[in-house]
Amino acid sequence: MNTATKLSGFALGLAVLFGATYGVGRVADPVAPPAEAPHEATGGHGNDGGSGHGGDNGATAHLPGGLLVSDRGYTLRPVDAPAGQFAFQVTGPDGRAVTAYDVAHDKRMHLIVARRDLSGFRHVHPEMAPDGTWRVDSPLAGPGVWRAFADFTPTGGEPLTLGVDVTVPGALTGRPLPAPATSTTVDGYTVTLTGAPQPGRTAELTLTVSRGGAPVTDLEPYLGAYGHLVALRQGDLAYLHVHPNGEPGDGRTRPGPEVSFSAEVPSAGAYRLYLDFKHGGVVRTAEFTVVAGSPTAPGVPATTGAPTAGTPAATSSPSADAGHGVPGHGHD
Ligand SMILES: [Cu+2]
Repeated sequence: MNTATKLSGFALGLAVLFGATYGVGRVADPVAPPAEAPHEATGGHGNDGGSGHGGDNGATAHLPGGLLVSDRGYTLRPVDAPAGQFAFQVTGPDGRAVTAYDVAHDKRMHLIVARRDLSGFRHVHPEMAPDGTWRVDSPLAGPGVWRAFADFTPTGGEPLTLGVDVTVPGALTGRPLPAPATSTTVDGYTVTLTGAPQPGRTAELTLTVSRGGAPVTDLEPYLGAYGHLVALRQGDLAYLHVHPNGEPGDGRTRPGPEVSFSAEVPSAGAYRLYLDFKHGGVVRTAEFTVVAGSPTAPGVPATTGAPTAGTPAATSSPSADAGHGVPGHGHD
């Protein structure tokens, strides 16, 4: 295994990703459980109910969602749009724009965007024209290289998340990933996180919403849930869309203050979590940086979650870790 392929598993950055998108999946395999059953092995990044909304199951079970611009015959294609608008099509196996989509979580199309540095997250819902062109007021809020994720289910097909890079010209400002934290605030709401994601196995993450020191117990359903959680992996923006345990109206799920999720991440390393929740008629997003894997060696997955014998990455000489420890490798 060459150095570039090994490094890609450590979420080092863009230069590696662009050269080795497929390599990410292959490297991740020894970390995640072997895909003995493609529809079960890694398809359930929190989708205990089997909704498969994340597009991370099926034929590409090995690969987290959002890394591919084209998968299973479907391709995400941005199209020219007036200033201030973002537009795209999804073409199908026949090469034509897809016009038939299943509704998932109240919508036929979920468009998530984030800058490559994990800032600027937005989750919006475009409208489709009869020709299959989706349009939305542009969520790309400033210069940078953005990743746009289209999360959808073509009628008759599997759930998919395709991703494409979109550059907004202008002066770039580097934004370091915020430090890991278990509490954050947004618009006067405090959201705390308990639990930590683990590579290759399911972990419960609970987000608790309060305002002014008082628990919020009247969260409003948003897209059929009290919360939507998206996780993006630092370095390649591998995409995980996780739905909460339970849903409004099921007789056991309360509208806050806690929203819990079962999530599984594909590798150790840093992730940015984005929780969308609705209260007072407004959807807000609470963001967290979390590190999956060994707390003593964040971002160095070789020693965690990789019991699989004889994987090339794991059998690298101990000095390999030192070699990875170049300045800027870490995220803390
Ligand atoms: Cu959505």
